[in-house]
Amino acid sequence: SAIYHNIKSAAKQKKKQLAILIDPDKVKIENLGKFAQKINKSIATHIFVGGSTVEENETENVVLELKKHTKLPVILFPGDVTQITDKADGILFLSLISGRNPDYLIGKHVEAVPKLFRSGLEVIPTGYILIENGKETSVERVSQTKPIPKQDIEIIINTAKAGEYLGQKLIYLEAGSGAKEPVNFKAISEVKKRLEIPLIVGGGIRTKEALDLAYNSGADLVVIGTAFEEDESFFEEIKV
Ligand code: 1GP
Repeated sequence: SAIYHNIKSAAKQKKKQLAILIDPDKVKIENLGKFAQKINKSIATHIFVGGSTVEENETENVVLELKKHTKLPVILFPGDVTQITDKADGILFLSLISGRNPDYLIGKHVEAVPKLFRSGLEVIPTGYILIENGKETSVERVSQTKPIPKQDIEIIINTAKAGEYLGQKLIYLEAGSGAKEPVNFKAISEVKKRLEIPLIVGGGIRTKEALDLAYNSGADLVVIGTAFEEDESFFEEIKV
């Protein structure tokens, strides 16, 4: 339980945590060493690995390569059961609680158990909430669920709190990878006010301002993928 314990105690101390999301579908293994060096020198605290559509074994190759080059915790953020590998340190065991597709609420989780059992992976139950961002995202497409409309703050709050009452250890407010607009600061701050467990926010964050706004609104851990895929100089922009 080291990963979760550390996220929680950093959150309590109001330390800003940043996960770099690596989509195995979008990186070349041979570039990962250099990329990991940049991550090591940055403010990043975690590496997440996952995507909506990833070929079998690709995730494991990416994780193995990353583990050669970094000491940061490498955590699976899987789009599907096939992305589970015991070479990572942990897994966000995501239940898509904004949606009403039983496969993504519990079905795939049952399928995942044989892979997780005795894997040594730290399994971190995570209530995953998809919020409308101005365009369709791959989470929406793949999971065939509707995101919560961004103005429905009450529903977002109640969904997050229901997740906590159900025993989720983290709540993840997701605008979707490459989102047009990140999760609104109001949704972040209203959820944060009522939540006892740490709050993750991600999707569409591509400027230092957007990152700071997410932290200042109450995000304990922010996830960024696309901004680094598109331009690695973003590492410079987010120093300190
Ligand atoms: C997606 O929240 C993450 O699941 C990160 O999104 O790729 O837009 O940074 P971006």
